[in-house]
Amino acid sequence: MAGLDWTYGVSTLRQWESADYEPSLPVSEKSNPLTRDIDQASAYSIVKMLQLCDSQMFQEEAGTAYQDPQESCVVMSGCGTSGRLAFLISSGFNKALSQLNQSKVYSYIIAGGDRALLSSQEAPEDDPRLGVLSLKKVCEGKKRVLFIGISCGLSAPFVAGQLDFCLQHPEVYMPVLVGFNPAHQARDEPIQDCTFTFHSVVQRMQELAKSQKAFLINPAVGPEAISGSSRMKGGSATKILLEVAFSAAHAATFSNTPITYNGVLEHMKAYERTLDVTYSQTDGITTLVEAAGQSLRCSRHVYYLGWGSLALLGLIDASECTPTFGADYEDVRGFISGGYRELNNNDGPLTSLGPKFSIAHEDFLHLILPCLTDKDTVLLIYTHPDDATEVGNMARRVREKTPNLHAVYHQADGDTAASLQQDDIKKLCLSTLKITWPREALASGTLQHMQRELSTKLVLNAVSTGAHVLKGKIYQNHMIDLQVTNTKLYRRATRLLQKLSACPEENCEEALLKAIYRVDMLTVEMTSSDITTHTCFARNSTKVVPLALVILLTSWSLMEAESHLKQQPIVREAVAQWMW
Ligand code: F1P
Repeated sequence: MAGLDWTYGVSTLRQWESADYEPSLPVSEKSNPLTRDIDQASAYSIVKMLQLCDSQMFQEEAGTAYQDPQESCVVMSGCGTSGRLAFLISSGFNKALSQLNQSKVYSYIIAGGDRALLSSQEAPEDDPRLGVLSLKKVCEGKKRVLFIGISCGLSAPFVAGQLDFCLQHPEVYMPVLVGFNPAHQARDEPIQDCTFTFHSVVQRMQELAKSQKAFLINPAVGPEAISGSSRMKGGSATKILLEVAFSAAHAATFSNTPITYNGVLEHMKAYERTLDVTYSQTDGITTLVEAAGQSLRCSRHVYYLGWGSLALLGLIDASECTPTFGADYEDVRGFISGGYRELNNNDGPLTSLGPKFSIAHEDFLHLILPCLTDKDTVLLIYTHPDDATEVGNMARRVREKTPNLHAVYHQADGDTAASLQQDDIKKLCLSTLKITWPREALASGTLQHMQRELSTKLVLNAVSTGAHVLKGKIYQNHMIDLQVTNTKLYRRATRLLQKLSACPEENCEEALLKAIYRVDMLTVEMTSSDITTHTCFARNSTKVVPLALVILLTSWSLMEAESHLKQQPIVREAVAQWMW
């Protein structure tokens, strides 16, 4: 690729670590020097940039000590992606326990409840009391609880509240915090009606960690490819760390395998190889990014049709497009074979909550297939040969409507037994991305399954991120059209406006409020309301940040700015003319 050099020196890979690189921001909010020009890149270059960013997850020394959870209940809790991964991981390890005829010990909590597994519910993240209530509910009657709070940015009040509660009840709760910032970068913003901040909770935990009464697992994995998009590396690293820890605990408990430093290291290395196996398919991923990008550019859709837990990664990736890129839920949608039966979430079927909660393949066949066109991209995600027959049937149905059908599948090296079926599927697809796993690793089926999940996550994150980049939703490496639906996002939006407009903070906040309330003059009531009121209102406003930016850069009226954005829906292009 002209002008792009993939053999980045160590200095570029580590530039973000320098003390004077964006010093006021925690690692998880910094912009990654590797992706500064992602908005101008081709699909191929986007995928290569993501590969470099992901490789930063393995740059740090993993010196954390892991504890064997001997207690009766393990609870993982988080907001957004962190809560969705808590669900994925707890489901996987409960299944492993069932296979060993053991009772299930893992539970998950997600801010906003089960509906947040499939849709964006950012507001509850700001509520520490809600966090405590949901923790108490899950732990009713338990005597010992290993609580794992996940907040990639060490920032969610929902999780801070739960950790504070654990610290007050040490006789029952052992608190663990997972995140990806150094402890001193934990958020120190006051939380409404609370005496603690995330930062002060972390400090208390650090003190207790000295006597192993609390644990912090917080390696820095480098800034995200798209600034602040913790669904990417933050999510992947959460999955890796917790799975390594639980796998070691299971091996120690059920097969007397001692937990050793080398054992943990070997497991980490298996995940590192997962990145190599996945990104060795750059051409195939590029094809998918291009297809998905083209669909989004002409306002059509991308559909992930998946089988087993790989489908869950499709559901998760799709649901994140709404808050991350200001996308409509119909832009990228996931479907799972078996629907809620396969999902097996706490609250059961959520179909009554609205059309976006229809997630079964039957729903796709009834609701989507009749209107499918060749401008829509359909992606089949499966393991071969496990799901081949069903995949073949689905592929034929889709192919009747559109040739724009693609497959991503995992297969063990040399597994030719059922390749005839696969040949049939291949003939129906425009592209097939085959991810081959070495045979020897098959000895540990669970590990390989988790690797396949991570690999699927990387591919889908690349597809949805790359497609939105190609749609023009990103400026440099910032999501410019983010939703401003909680305090963290409100602060991020204000900072972004400052960076892009070079205007003072108060002007930026004023423009942001005008865009949220859709007025040229702010009333006293508006300016004196708190951030929670603003973010509640912002749930129903679209294009808030682009609008604020145009107002700041042009001093146009709100209506003028709105009509400009309507004429030029590619946000990058709508604002770029004033910015350099
Ligand atoms: C939680 C989270 C993210 C989401 C968005 C809003 O962040 O829901 O998963 O992508 O940025 O916040 P965290 O608490 O894990 O840092």
